[in-house]
Amino acid sequence: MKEEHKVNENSKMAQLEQFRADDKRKKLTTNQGVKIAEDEFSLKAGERGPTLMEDFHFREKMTHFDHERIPERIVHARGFAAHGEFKLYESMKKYTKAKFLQDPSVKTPVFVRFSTVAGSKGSAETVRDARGFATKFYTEEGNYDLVGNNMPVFFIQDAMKFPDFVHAVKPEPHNEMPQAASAHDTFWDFVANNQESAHMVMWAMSDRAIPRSFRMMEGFGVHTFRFVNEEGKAYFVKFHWKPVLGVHSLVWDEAQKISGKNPDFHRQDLWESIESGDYPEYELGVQIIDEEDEFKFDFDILDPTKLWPEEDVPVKIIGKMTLNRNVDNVFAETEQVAFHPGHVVPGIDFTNDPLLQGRLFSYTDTQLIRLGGPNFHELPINRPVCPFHNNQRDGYGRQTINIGQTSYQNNSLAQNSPSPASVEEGGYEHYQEKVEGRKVRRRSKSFKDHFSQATMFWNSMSKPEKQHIIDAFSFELGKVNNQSVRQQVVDMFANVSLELATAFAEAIGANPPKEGGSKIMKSSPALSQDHTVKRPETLKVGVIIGNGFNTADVTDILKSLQAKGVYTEIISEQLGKIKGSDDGEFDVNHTFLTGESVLFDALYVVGGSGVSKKFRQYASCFIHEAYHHFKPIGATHEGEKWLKAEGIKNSPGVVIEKDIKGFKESFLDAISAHRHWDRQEI
Ligand code: HDD
Repeated sequence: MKEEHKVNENSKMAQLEQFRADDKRKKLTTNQGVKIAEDEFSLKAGERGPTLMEDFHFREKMTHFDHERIPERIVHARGFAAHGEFKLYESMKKYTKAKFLQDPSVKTPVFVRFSTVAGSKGSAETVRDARGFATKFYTEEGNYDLVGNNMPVFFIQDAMKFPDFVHAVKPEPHNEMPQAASAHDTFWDFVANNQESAHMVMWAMSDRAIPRSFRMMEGFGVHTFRFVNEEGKAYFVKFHWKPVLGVHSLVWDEAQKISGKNPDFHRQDLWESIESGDYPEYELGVQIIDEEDEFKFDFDILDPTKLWPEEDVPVKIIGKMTLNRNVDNVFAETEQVAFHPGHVVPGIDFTNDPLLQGRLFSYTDTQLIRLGGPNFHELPINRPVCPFHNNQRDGYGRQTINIGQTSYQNNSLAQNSPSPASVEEGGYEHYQEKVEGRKVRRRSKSFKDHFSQATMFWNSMSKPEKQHIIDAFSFELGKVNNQSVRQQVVDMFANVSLELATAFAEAIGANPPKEGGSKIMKSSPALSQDHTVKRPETLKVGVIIGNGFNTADVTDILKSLQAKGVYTEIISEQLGKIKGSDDGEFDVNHTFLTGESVLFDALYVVGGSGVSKKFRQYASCFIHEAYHHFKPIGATHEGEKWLKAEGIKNSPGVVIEKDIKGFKESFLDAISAHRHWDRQEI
């Protein structure tokens, strides 16, 4: 008989509640519970005398402090997480017996950690990098972790090379520079000498590497996994997360400036959207290939540098995840959470992708050093919401008090419990794939084509997206000192596209490629962000406004934007209130010093009859920057004259209309479009 452990969306919160501690209005104590009378001065022999060893409070406070830090993650150190729930749209019974994918009425609690890859724990968030997108599903059959990225492929094909790849992308060892950046010699030397990286490098040089928000990026399980159904039939499956708000990016100049102005840009965005009830949502999609069709593709479906074009293998949307609660404590939850691609539940299984297989070793290994021993599964954030029983015992920090005499199999003293479960009882059985072969250190010939899908990615890009990729290569290689490495990269990417390689060769003073080019004509429209969902909700409009504004008009405009879910924030010369006609007033959210054009998705320039010359100059800087970052700019009243003076009034995405109703509609359209790429240089 299968034991049932009902799980609902509140199961994890109920469990965590037992561990939460609220110190408010409590008396200060030591960790032993002894009340403390004095917490500012150490115990001394005389006011100016030596400190005494017997000061147990000082010793405990200092020792704990001295041990507060744990090793940061070797990769994905900089991350931010939130709680939420996952709800299925339709039963996936046909493909998998995974319990959380059977019943659309069940909500499964989840914990999701987003991250950059290369940077250290304190690095900026808007750097050019892949983003981690790791989801822990707390299911009634145990934890299932989908440990993915926001890009569907990876730099290497075999986990054996992961330490090499990471050494190359991390800051260089002799001087520890640059931080959180791939724009340096060792990364590009690795790329040119490990050409399996070509496809992923195209993604890393694209706009996908500088997401506007964690809420506006896709997630991919990357590897091909297996679904196995109740009858034991298996299917190949790839997992996708599709953000309801669409996939949107920053522009590179903007991303770099944000790194300085607000290094916490992405976590703040996630935190604030959850706090204000605009919960991030992602639909879960699966691509499924029948086992019989394993060899029907012009690439190997086990190769993690290949994606399955969505036009060839459609993404079936099967459910939605909503992130609806911020963490209470970043260390306890976000830092201590331990993901592992090997955390699977019955109905989900692995394939022979050599990158995946290596990951199955690495993740437990890393937690042992990072979390200090084998009991990290007992940390509140990592505990499954279903019971767990086995004969594992002891180790640093063990919390469970296992009762009874036996901790071995087989035993008679405890009737052989805990006893293995049969498949019918929910016991995990590995898919019985038939394998045979010689032990060899080799790579399959079917993994050898490194360029076709890189070219397909290039072919799929819109004109502005292609230009961004050329600019990114030009920037990154422009930071590479070694001329030979620069040339090697040009020659390598000539295999992807001559147009691309020639364009960035010029920018970096390398020789244009003499040979190369690709015969691949295929493109996959789903890869272009040009075709993504475009919506105005939660986009942030900076309103540049000072004393003497027209209260009725501006209030009307702001209200209509807010009604469509757009955030409006007032930027002015100083904090406090600004005054408009008819005793109208607004609270100022940012000054020109604390707000910055790069921190907003759009600008609404109002001005005011009473603003200073300095105000006007600040506004001009904001307008110019927003314009060059292709952002929507609307203007009314004094603002209208200012835009005219800047010479941009007739540009795409610049909205100036006398009629307020017309302005509201046109400005909302411009905001919904996100960026207006077809602007002229001014
Ligand atoms: Fe990894 C962390 C995603 C390949 C070894 N990885 C880590 C995280 C994500 C990924 C999202 C952060 C999890 C969190 O937020 O705590 N990794 C990927 C993806 C890969 C990938 C999508 C390719 C498809 N990783 C990969 C390989 C290896 C590792 C090939 C080693 C063989 N990854 C690790 C790690 C980390 C990690 C060293 C560091 C911290 C951690 O595991 O918990 O074990």
